[in-house]
Amino acid sequence: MTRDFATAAATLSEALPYMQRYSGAVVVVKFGGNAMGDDAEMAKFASDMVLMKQVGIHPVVVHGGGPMINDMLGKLGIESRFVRGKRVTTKETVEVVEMVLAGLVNKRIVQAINDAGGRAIGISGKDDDLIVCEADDPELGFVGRPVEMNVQIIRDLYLAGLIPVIAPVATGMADNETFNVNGDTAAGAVAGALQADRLLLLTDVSGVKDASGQVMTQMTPEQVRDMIADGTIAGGMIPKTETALKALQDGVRAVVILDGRVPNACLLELFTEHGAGSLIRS
Ligand code: X2W
Repeated sequence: MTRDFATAAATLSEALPYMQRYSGAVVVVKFGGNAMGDDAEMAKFASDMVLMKQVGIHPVVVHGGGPMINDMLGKLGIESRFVRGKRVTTKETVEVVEMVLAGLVNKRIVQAINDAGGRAIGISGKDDDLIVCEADDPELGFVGRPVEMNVQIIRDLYLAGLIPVIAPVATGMADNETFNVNGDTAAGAVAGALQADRLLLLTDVSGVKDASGQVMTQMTPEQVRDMIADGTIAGGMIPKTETALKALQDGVRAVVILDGRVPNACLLELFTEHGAGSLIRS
C-alpha cells in the first residue's frame, strides 16, 4: 500500500485549530487495565501522550490494572471478589494491589512513555500525600474514598516538562493505612482537584449507549442521571458515569468516555472534528 503523504499533511493541518484550543490545557487520562493491550498497543498510547505534551497540552495519566491484579492474586491462590464493581480488599490483598499497581503496571507505562521520547514520572497516590482516603464502605475493607487531594506536586511535575503517571493507591488519615482506590474514582478526583479541561476515561467499550444501542456522542449531566435512573446505563458504566458527574461538579470542563483500544483514541478525540466516544458536559 502506498502511503498518502498529502492526506497525512492535510490531517496535520486540520489539527491546528484544535492544537491552538488545547494549548496549555490539563487533560487527565484514565488508562484502564482493559484498555492496555499488548506492547504495541501500549507503545501507541504512550506516543499519543508524548504527542499531546509536544503540542503544549499537559497530559496527566491515572491508570488502573484490575486484570493484572486478578492475575497476580490468582498466582498467589487468593480469590478476587467484587461488590458493586469494587474489589473487596483485605490487608493481604492491599499489599498485592500496591505491588502490582505502583510497581508492575505503573513502571510499564512510565517505560513506554520514556521509550516514545517523553519524560514520564511514576508515582502513587501516596507520594506527597497526593490522595488521602478514608474507608469507602466497611464491606469492602481497604477500599478508599478520596477525602483530601494535594495536587500541587502534579502541577510542579507537568510544568517541569514531565508526564505524571499515577497509580490509584492512597494513604489513610491514620495508622499507616494503605487504600486501594478504584481507578476511575482516582482519575475523577485528580481531574477535579486540578480543575482539568478534560477527563478522558479510556475503557474497552465505544461509549455510553442509548436504549437502542447507539453510542451517544454528546450528553448533559441531566441526561446521564435520567439514563441511570431508568436503567439504560447499567453495570460497569454506572461507576464511570458517576465519576463523570462528580468530576463535572468539581469543575472539570468536560468528560469523555471512549474506547482505548481504538488506535490513537486520545488524538481522535482531541484533534479532530469527529471526536470519539461519549462527551458529557453541562
Ligand atoms: C481497583 C483498582 C484498579 C482499577 C482494583 O482493585 O481492581 C478497586 O476496585 P481498572 O483496570 O481501571 O479496572 N480498585 C477498589 O481500577 O483497575
